[in-house]
Amino acid sequence: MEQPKLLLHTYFRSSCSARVRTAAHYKGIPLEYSYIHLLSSQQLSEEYKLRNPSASVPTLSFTTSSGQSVTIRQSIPILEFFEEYFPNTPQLLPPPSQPTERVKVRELVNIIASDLQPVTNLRMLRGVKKLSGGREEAPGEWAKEWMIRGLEAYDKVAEVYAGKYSVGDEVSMADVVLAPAVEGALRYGVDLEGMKTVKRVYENVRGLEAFRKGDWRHQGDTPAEFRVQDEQECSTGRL
Ligand SMILES: N[C@@H](CCC(=O)N[C@@H](CS)C(=O)NCC(=O)O)C(=O)O
Repeated sequence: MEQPKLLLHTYFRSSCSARVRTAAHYKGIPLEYSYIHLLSSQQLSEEYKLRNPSASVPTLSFTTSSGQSVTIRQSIPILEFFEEYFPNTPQLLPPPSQPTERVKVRELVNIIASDLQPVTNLRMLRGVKKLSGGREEAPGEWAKEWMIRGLEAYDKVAEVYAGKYSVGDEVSMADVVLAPAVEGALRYGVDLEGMKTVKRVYENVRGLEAFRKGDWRHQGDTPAEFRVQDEQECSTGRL
């Protein structure tokens, strides 16, 4: 099968985009990138909303060899599509023959993707600021609280499932979704000390090449100051 040219609309600090970037690197699937600057509200442009009416990233677009245009506007369906469309790449879901392992991965994925991320999203934080009467600290306080709740839930569930990684000793979709959520939480000052499993799994994945290449510090649209600052933080073990 001829590999279509895959175009990912992405933002360096978007955890949902990082899931897709990391999975693509892990599987060796080349992506081309189009950058959507969320803080400048480029996701809200009429042109972008034609592509993705949810006004969010990531969006994956490509044309199949038979000429069909395909657009996928949700990160988890993109990850599942990678599993199915590129079956000969390293798989991030246990096989259907292991339904109880497979559902563990999906359960953890959903703690982050359905419970944590939507309530800490940029649009939500903008709404929190408005509702608080414009109090500058309100969005950060909100984000931190919900990130802690989500990661603590993940920690409790993964405590039973995890080995080296979130489910056993194989890297899975759960790890791909967890790592950018942890990095977002660290930026908000969340302390991982009480979350032993999350911390251990994150420490185990963060050095893997695909996770490094997919993270917010190594993107074409990562501003230089974050890149430099974070390389220093990395070397001093702060991230
Ligand atoms: N359920 C969607 C969520 C996408 C999403 O919320 N993306 C964030 C970045 S991680 C975004 O684009 N936010 C823009 C905004 O809130 O205005 C997915 O998994 O793709």
